[in-house]
Amino acid sequence: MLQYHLLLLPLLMLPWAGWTQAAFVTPRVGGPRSYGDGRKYRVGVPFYSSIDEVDSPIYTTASRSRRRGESHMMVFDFIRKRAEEGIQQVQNIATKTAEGKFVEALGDTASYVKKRQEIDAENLAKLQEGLAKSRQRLMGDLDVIFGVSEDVGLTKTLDKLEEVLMMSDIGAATTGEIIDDLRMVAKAEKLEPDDVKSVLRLRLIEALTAKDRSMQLKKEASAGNGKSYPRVLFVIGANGMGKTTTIGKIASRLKNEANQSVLVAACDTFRAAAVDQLEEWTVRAGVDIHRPGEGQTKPAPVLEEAISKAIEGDYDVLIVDTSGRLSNNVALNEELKKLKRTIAEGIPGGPHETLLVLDGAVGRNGVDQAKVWNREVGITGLVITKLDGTARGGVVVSIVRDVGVPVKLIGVGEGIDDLRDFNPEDFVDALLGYEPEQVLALEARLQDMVQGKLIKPKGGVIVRSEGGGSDKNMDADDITDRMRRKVQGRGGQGGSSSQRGGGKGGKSGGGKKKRR
Ligand SMILES: Nc1nc2c(ncn2[C@@H]2O[C@H](COP(=O)(O)OP(=O)(O)OP(=O)(O)O)[C@@H](O)[C@H]2O)c(=O)[nH]1
Ligand SMILES: [Mg+2]
Repeated sequence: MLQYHLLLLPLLMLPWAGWTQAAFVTPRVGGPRSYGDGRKYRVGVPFYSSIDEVDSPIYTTASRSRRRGESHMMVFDFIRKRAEEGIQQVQNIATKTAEGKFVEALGDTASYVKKRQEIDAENLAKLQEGLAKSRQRLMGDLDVIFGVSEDVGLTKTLDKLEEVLMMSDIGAATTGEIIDDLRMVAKAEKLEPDDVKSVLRLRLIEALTAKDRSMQLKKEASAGNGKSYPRVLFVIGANGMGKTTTIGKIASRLKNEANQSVLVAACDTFRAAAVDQLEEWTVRAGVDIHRPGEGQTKPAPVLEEAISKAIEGDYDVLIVDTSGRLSNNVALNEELKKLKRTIAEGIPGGPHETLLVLDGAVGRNGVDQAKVWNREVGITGLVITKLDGTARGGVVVSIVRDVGVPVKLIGVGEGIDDLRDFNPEDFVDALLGYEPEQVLALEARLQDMVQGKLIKPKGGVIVRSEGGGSDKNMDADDITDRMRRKVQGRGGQGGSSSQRGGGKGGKSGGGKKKRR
């Protein structure tokens, strides 16, 4: 009997494999679909989980992870806590099974899985809530078009669609692609609202998925002297974009989700209240701060001291806050370059991430700012803040596409927990207001278009007949069943907020902000 239970262990480990996988980048394969000819196929959009995959894309059904109730890919590359939780669960099962309490172990596992699913569902709900204004604007306009399209004909419908997409800030390149696709689709058959929705979804996810979004923050010994140095996160951006707030949120996640020791360098020596504001956040996050000394008004010496302290104190991560500035201020950009050099001189390979923080409400101006900073200072990722209050969420698509830098994190509120890993499919579905059942139907529709060679997902399409992989025993009914359970699971998310832990940050930082 015991041996029989132990045989089941690998099966029970699958859910955690999903979570820990997040940290170790695993190829993702979409669920199969049945067709009239009796065969099953897999098809979908490219989902690059790491830069290594970009040359050999794995295609997946876009909403696969959500349908299976798996956690979404995490941006941080070493979410140790989740991995540890998984290991603890496995140990718990092994111990209880050996004690003959197999059923109890199963119960523990089920409640753990449920808790993680609730947290994921809550994250998704928050994103959907945050993007409500953007969604109402875009989808409201699309519905109006379809309400009158019968009367005006295809050309006018496409013209109007183009106008709406341009107005939604997703940018000319993506809009052009979508309209071209729809022209192809409409040539063969009538343009249905679901055609538009499927194509829109595909192209938006593609535009947002093309770059690696992981953050390489794992502390490693330097090749040269074997000594280990902290990883450095350098945070820049214009005034009031949300840099300091984002640093507080990141510090909290690194500390609480990944067990990292964090030192924050208060290098905004320009604004009087900036250091105190940052300190409030470090207290909330439970991490350390290095403050400028009395009379220190230049950021570089403060940074040098912080670097020494971070090395001596053996911190895992050093996060550098900087003062807000306009992207066209040459002198202040020189200051940023100097800070970056200071980091590079003090810490091998640093800064490991240079994050530009942009307020989602700035719309297309954000693209121009990001381009300048990418050229002048060099950025590795974007954080888009305040997506909870803007109708311009679509701008994220044009920023990624035009600047060529991935969005890694998004801010969806002022609280310490309101920083999310950026997940393209969640973002697009929240932006377009698609529910899981609808996504399934739209993916099937898209598949038909791909099969009919009306649409070509970027990088080519892999359509494999069923022959292996973890889904080989799943058919359309299984998928529907999973969906139903997933949707039902969402209904019960109300009480889960306490499980997120951590209090709300609230508004912080006093002092009137000066624009430089
Ligand atoms: N609603 C919402 N507000 C946010 C978000 N991120 C930041 N804020 C708010 O934006 C305001 C400015 O945030 P800060 O973190 O001070 O911005 P900053 O870039 O550090 O500003 P400077 O230091 O002056 O350049 C604060 O009131 C924050 O609470 C977000 O994701 N959502
Ligand atoms: Mg600040």
